[in-house]
Amino acid sequence: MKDYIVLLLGGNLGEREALLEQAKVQLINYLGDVVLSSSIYETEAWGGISTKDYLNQVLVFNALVSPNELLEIVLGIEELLGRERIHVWGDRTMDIDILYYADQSVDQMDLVIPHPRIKERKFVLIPLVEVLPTFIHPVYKKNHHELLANCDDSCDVKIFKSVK
Ligand code: PH2
Ligand code: MG
Ligand code: MG
Repeated sequence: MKDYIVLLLGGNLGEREALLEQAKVQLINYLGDVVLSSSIYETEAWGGISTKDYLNQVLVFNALVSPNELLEIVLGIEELLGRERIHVWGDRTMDIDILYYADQSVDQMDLVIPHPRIKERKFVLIPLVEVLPTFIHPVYKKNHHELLANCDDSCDVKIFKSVK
């Protein structure tokens, strides 16, 4: 059975919008068409030492790959698009985070699903409210509206390019 996969794309180095588009094209190669897409948001850098604003976007796919195959795919695309890992939460050309894999939980050294920091980050919750407002977080048992209402992140998140 195909399972839905919810990804967050983001980057704050280089041609940010073109890199988002390239990541999407690569993901479609492996996962098939995008089922749902959020607007592109321009977001203040959260955490770490970074100062440059990010572009972030949530994409939803419906695919047959396992969580570990999905991890290999996203790491390959990040590398292809010039990702260098120097600092945790440091500047990057492309980061693809696996937010949800259906309602499954995965807890491995190299992969935790649902993504453990969803509820701390407005740059994740605001696009999630746009595409999946009533989806219930499988661990917290709350929807994205409720998680956003309880989030005290003060980083700015604004629409960069609306999907509509
Ligand atoms: N990703 C990070 C760290 N900080 N800040 C924003 N605004 N957007 C991100 O995607 C982001 C971040 C680590 O993955
Ligand atoms: Mg990330
Ligand atoms: Mg990541």
